[in-house]
Amino acid sequence: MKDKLNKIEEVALQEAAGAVSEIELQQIRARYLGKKGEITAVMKGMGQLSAEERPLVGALANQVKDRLEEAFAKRQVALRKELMHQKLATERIDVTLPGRRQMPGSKHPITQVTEEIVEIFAALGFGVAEGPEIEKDFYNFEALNIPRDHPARDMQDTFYVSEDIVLRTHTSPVQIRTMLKHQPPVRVVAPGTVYRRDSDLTHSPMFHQIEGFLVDKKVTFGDLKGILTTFVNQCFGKNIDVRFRPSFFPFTEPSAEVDIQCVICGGSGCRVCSQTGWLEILGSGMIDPEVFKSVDYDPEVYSGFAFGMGIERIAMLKYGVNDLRLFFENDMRFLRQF
Ligand code: 2NL
Repeated sequence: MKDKLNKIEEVALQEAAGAVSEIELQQIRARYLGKKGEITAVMKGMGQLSAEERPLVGALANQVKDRLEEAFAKRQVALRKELMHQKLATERIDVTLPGRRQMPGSKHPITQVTEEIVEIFAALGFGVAEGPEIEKDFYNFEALNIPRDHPARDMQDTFYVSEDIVLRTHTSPVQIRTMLKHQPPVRVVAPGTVYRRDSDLTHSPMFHQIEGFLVDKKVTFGDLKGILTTFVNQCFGKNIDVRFRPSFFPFTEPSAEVDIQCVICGGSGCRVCSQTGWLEILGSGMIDPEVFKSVDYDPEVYSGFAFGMGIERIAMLKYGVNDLRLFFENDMRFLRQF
């Protein structure tokens, strides 16, 4: 019996020393020390032994068991250490390798131009106002002195949500709301998305506008010219030529369109300016007394000017973009250039 135990110990120790993984080691351990293991079997069979032999074999079996447990534990620690060394050697990280580059996003050119324009007017003391894109007919048309039979109200030009609800066709309703909420003096710009039933090479059914107005006592057309000339010079450069050309809008009187010297040909005439040398960039005028009446401003006390421009058009001229649709296609090759 003793020889058998000693033999088992010898073989088990050899096997443990040869184990190459923890799993293998566990399997070997089970074979000797597990419930159905060889040492366990010897201990179970001790009932057969004589009373003199039993304590001796029992003591030896316990010693062998303890030595094996210790050997297995040591081998396990060694295997773990080996595995760790192996991992450290093969999975070594080269901290000098360059990182994976993030692709930084950027603001859409329309957003960039909008912010630039807002900044210019903010520096001139204007606040910024926003309002709903789905508007009451009153704010979009009625309060702006656009009569019932005006072509702008035609189903052909305006998206109607219901009989008296529209998708705003300009950001003027934001200004009407501002006037209804605040007494003069007030000066505000209103940037935003607007909608018109128009879609071709030069028109998109959704586009962007920025309008602005200033109301106070004794505001004159000279103030309009001063502010808008300053704006144009900040936006397109100090040396660019500007002209004010008489025009008509239902909500301003008198009205003027603002032209700049063609940024493409410098004024000598080209396709972009239709050989005129001039580019129209914004509409403006002294706010019509009829508009003041609808917001309950006294036209005998107050006067003011207003203006509006299409942001896509400004962006096209600033960046030399020749196709409006590029702004809405989200082609990365286009957007990455801004
Ligand atoms: C253009 C012309 C303009 C206005 C917009 C305005 C707003 C109020 C009262 C009076 Cl609440 N006027 N806005 C005035 C003149 C011209 O826009 O060509 N826009 C693209």
